[in-house]
Amino acid sequence: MSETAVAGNEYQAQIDEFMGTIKDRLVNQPEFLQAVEEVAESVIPIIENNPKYKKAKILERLTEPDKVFMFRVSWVDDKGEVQVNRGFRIQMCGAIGPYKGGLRFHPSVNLSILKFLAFEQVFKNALTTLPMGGGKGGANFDPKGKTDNEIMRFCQVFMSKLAPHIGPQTDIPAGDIGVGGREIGYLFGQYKRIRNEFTGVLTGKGIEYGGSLIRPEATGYGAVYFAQSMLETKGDDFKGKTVVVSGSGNVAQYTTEKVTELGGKVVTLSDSGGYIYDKDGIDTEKLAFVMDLKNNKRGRISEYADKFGCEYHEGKTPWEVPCDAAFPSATQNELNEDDAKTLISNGCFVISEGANMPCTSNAVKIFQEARALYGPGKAANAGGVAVSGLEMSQNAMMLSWTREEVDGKLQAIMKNIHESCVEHGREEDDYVNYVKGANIAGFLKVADAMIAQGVV
Ligand code: NDP
Ligand code: 2IT
Repeated sequence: MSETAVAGNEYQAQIDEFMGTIKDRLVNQPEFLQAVEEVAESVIPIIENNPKYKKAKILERLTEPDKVFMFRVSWVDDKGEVQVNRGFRIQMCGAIGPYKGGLRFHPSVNLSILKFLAFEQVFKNALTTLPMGGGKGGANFDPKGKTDNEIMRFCQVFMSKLAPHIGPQTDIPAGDIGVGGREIGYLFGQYKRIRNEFTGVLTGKGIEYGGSLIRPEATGYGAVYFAQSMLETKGDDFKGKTVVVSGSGNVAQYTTEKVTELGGKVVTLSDSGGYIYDKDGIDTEKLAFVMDLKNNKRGRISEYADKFGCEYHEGKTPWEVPCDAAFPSATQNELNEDDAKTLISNGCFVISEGANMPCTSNAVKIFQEARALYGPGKAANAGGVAVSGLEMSQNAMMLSWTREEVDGKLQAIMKNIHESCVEHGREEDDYVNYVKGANIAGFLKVADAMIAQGVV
C-alpha cells in the first residue's frame, strides 16, 4: 500500500473532523469545499505532527478569506438597455505579499468558484518563491457576443467599483477566463483615470504600457516546462509524443506552441461547443489560424475543422482521443473519473493541468493509482502568476527584461516548483505525489509567515 493510502487512513478522522467544521456553513460552495478537502488531506498529517500549526489554527484561518468584496456592476449596452452584473474580489491570504490573482468574466462566476480559485492561488503563489499573497475576482458577465464598446463600458464600471480595494502594494489583479489583454487595457485605463497614477496595479498589461514580455505565453509554456520536468524523472521528453489539449484560449494556445516546439504533436483543441481532432497535428501555421480566430475574430473552434477538414466532435471533450500526454486547459471539473480511466487505458501517462482544478477528485485518484505523472494546477500552471510577479518587479524597477531573460527566469521557477513537489511528495515506492508535494510546500511557507506575524 502506498504512503498516501496509509496516511489517508491514519488521519482520516482528523480530516473528516476538520471538514465537518466548515461543511455546514459552506453547503452552497461545492468547488471551494473540493479545493479545501484536497489541501486538508495533504496538510493535516503535517499539522497533526506540528503542534505550532494546530495551536495557531492555520488551516481554519486559511479557509476564511481575509476580505470579500461583492458589488453591483450596472452598465448600458449598445441598444441602450441597462444591464446588471455582480462583481467580486476575494482577498484570501496576504501573509507572504500583497494579494495577487486573476479576474474571471464568465456567466458561471459565483462566490464558490472564486473562493476555490483564490484558495488555490495562495498555495500556487507561495510555490513560485515570489512574495505574493492569494486573491481572485471577476464577474458573472458573459463577454461572448459583446462589442468592443460594451466590453470597455463594462470594464470601466467594474474598475470604478474595484479600485478602492486594490493597489500596487495591496492587491494586483490580472487575467483569467474571459479577461485577456483587451480587458486588462480597459481596466488599467479606468484605474489611471480614477486615481491619477500610473502604477503596476494590474499585470498582463500590454507591452507598450508596462507589460512583461512572455506574460501571454507564461501559463502555457510553464505547464509544458513542468511536464518536461516530470518526464525527465523517467529519462523521457516530448519528442514524438501525441498530446491532447482542451480549451483554445490563452493557456491552450501557448501550451500547443511549446509542445510543438519541443517535438510533440498536439492533436486536439476545444471550446464550450466541442473539440477538434486533427490527426496530422496543429502546426505553427494552423496555430496562427487558431490565435486569430480566438483572439481577434472571437469565433468558434468548429471553424478550424471547416478550414482544415478535420474531425469536429460537438458537445464532447477530447479525453477519448488516444495520447501520451494530456493538458486540461479550459475550466474546473472538465475531466471526470470516466475520462481519466479512458485516458489511462489509452496509454496516457502525463497529465499537466493548465487550468485550475480541471480534474475531479475521483479523476485525480485514478491518475495516482495508475502511477501516472500528474501535475496539479497549483504547481503546473504557476508560470502565469510567476511572470505576473516578474512584471511587478520590472514595474517597480521601471525597466524591462528581454524575452530570453524572462523565459529563463520562468524556466528556473518551474524547475524549482517541480523540485519542491518532489521533495515533499515522494512516496515510499518512489512515486511522486505532486498534489501532496505542492500542497505541503505551499502550506509550510504560508503557515510559517502567518505564525511570525501573530494572530491578525
Ligand atoms: P480563456 O478565456 O483565454 O480561454 C478559456 C477556454 O476555455 C476557452 O476555449 C473556453 O471556451 C473554454 N471554457 C471556459 N469555460 C468553459 C466551460 N465552462 N466549459 C467548456 N469550455 C470552457 O482563458 P484562459 O486560457 O486564460 O484560462 C483557461 C484556464 O486556465 C482556466 O481554468 C484558468 O483559471 C486557468 N489559468 C489561466 C491563467 C492565465 O494566465 N490566463 C493562469 C493559470 C491558470 P469558450 O470560449 O467556448 O467559453
Ligand atoms: O490562475 C492564475 O494563476 C491566473 N489566472 C493568473 C494570475 C495572475 O495574477 O497572473
